[in-house]
Amino acid sequence: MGFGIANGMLLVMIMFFMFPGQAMGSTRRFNFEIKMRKVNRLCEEKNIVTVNGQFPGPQITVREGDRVIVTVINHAKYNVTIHWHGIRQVGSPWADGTAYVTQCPIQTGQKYVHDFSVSDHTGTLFWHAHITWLRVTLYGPIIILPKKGVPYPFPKPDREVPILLGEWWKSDTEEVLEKTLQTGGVPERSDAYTINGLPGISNCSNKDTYKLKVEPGKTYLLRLINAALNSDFFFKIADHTFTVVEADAIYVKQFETDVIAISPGQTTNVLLKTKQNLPTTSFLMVAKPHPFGPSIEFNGNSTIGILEYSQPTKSRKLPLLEPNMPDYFDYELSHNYCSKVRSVDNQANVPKKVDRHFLFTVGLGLTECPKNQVCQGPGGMKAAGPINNVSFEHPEIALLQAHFFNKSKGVYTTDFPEFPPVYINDTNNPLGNAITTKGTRLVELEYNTSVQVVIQGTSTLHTPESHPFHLHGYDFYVVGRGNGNFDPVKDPQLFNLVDPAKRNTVNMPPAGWVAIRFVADNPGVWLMHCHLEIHSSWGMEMAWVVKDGEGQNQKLRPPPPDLPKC
Ligand SMILES: *[C@@H]1O[C@H](CO)[C@@H](O)[C@H](O)[C@H]1NC(C)=O
Ligand SMILES: *[C@@H]1O[C@H](CO)[C@@H](O)[C@H](O)[C@H]1NC(C)=O
Ligand SMILES: *[C@@H]1O[C@H](CO)[C@@H](O)[C@H](O)[C@H]1NC(C)=O
Ligand SMILES: *[C@@H]1O[C@H](CO)[C@@H](O)[C@H](O)[C@H]1NC(C)=O
Ligand SMILES: *[C@@H]1O[C@H](CO)[C@@H](O)[C@H](O)[C@H]1NC(C)=O
Ligand SMILES: *[C@@H]1O[C@H](CO)[C@@H](O)[C@H](O)[C@H]1NC(C)=O
Ligand SMILES: *[C@@H]1O[C@H](CO)[C@@H](O)[C@H](O)[C@H]1NC(C)=O
Ligand SMILES: [Cu+2]
Repeated sequence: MGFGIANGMLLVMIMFFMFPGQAMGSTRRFNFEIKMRKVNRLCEEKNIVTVNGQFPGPQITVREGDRVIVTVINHAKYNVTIHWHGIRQVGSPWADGTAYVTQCPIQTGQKYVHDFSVSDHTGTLFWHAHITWLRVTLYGPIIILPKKGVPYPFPKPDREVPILLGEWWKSDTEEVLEKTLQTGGVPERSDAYTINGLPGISNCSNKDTYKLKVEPGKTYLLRLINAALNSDFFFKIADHTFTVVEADAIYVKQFETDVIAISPGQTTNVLLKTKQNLPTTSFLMVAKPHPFGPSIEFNGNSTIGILEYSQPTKSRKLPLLEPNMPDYFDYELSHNYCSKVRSVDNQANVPKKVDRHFLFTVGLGLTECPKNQVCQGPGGMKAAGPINNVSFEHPEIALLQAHFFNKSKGVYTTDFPEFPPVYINDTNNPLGNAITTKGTRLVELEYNTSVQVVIQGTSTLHTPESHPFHLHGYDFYVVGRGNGNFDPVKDPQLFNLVDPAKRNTVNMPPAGWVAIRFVADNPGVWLMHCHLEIHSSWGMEMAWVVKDGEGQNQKLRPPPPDLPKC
């Protein structure tokens, strides 16, 4: 009998070690088939890469605490990886889907099973391709409902609606990227921005416009996702206001606003209360691009949708009310908006003590033009995206594999600079030396290290910019944010250690700074990068190697047998 109990305990222990954090909740399975499909946008037919022929891609709906198993099968001619943006992947770094960081790409005809659990998040995240520019059409919502029986911290909405903001090119974006990297210049502009895959403005047919049909006196939960490659947005609906309840799948202190500022990689849930009485107009919803720098060339078209109240008679064609949109360059507005996003809890678990401090300068850089080539970047050189003067180059095999199998030699080094190599006045450096180095240099962190990173935007080459930085494997606390140069003496005194927002993506004002903190308690290799696709393509990326801890569930587990090979 004693033997039996011991056996049972052994089984429980084995199960615990095999699936830490995956004990409760249901298992949800999804199949993602990567395949081509023709769609019609801006009066033209285009063959695009999709998941299951859907665009935007299928919605993954789970509950907090669930185990999620997604099988990705690649029938397209491109190498693909799928990243579950914002999912922490605690104990499952092999499922993060970051090309050449956590895995080699899923090649044509191959399949890969992603097995992970969803914890500490309720709200909206999204999945997207994490290789080249394929995420332009490979993206879709991840909806995380509360655990069974747990209510929302607000009255249950009558309906929930995902609103995915995207970006559309008439041309083939893989070719746009290839040409951009080859010539070292800036990419051609997109032709339109989109709401749920639709550009809104077009002469062809009104099928190009997203329509949200509502009823009076109801509450709708809008799940906003900025999946655009290279643009921040201001989002508004004429004559309506929102209550912001969540950001990056974590509840926030609720606040009212008539405009939402959202950067690539960010998600937010807002409540929309419709009018009590049936109105005599319809209402335009507008996502207006908000360029990441005042000197950035961008596609200035807004994307529109229509909020339409169900009418008792079909025949009435109602006039359309337009919202007053902020100026393209209203950085004050986005700064104030970002500062309003706060943790629900006034005793947020933000690290009070910092073990390791980092200052990362980020901005436009240059690399030499190869001989016998004409380059189209500034000064006839090639554009680059340095962090502390290093532009990231992805290796030939995945960094996580190299780390796990002790084969980092020749793949990466762990000497990524903790501070910029020379002091430059980062907000006043128009002609500063913009030549940058290239490399695959990482920072190694002991398990449980408490980390602070100040990310300082620069204005090298007259381009003050705002970079939405995204961290894989972690949420971080946004403890400070400001214009100009970070002051290491004065600014930390004003840090918010009471109720800072906890999120996975945050930007800084153009040529300003943002300070974040996190505790490195998730072993693996985790990319941190600008979520503007053009910047990450130029190398505005780095990675953290978080070492194993002492405990049994603080160690990396071996890769799954079907992990794609290079
Ligand atoms: C739509 O039509 C107008 C007027 O005919 C034209 O000027 C405009 O370029 C067209 N826009 C698109 C996106 O085709
Ligand atoms: C968007 O703007 C570009 C110019 O930047 C223009 O060529 C294009 O036709 C516009 N698209 C629409 C849908 O109006
Ligand atoms: C890598 O090295 C560590 C420390 O020397 C060792 O414990 C571990 O077993 C090695 N891993 C592999 C896969 O060889
Ligand atoms: C950096 O340049 C700005 C703008 O010219 C100036 O206000 C500031 O004092 C400079 N800071 C330092 C540390 O030199
Ligand atoms: C960056 O590195 C390049 C190449 O080594 C060097 O020429 C340049 O001075 C460095 N720039 C800064 C700001 O450290
Ligand atoms: C992590 O470090 C903190 C102190 O900074 C300590 O209280 C905690 O026990 C550590 N946790 C683990 C799992 O080592
Ligand atoms: C796809 O990935 C494999 C493995 O990394 C690589 O050898 C191959 O060149 C890639 N193909 C393309 C078209 O990039
Ligand atoms: Cu950037």
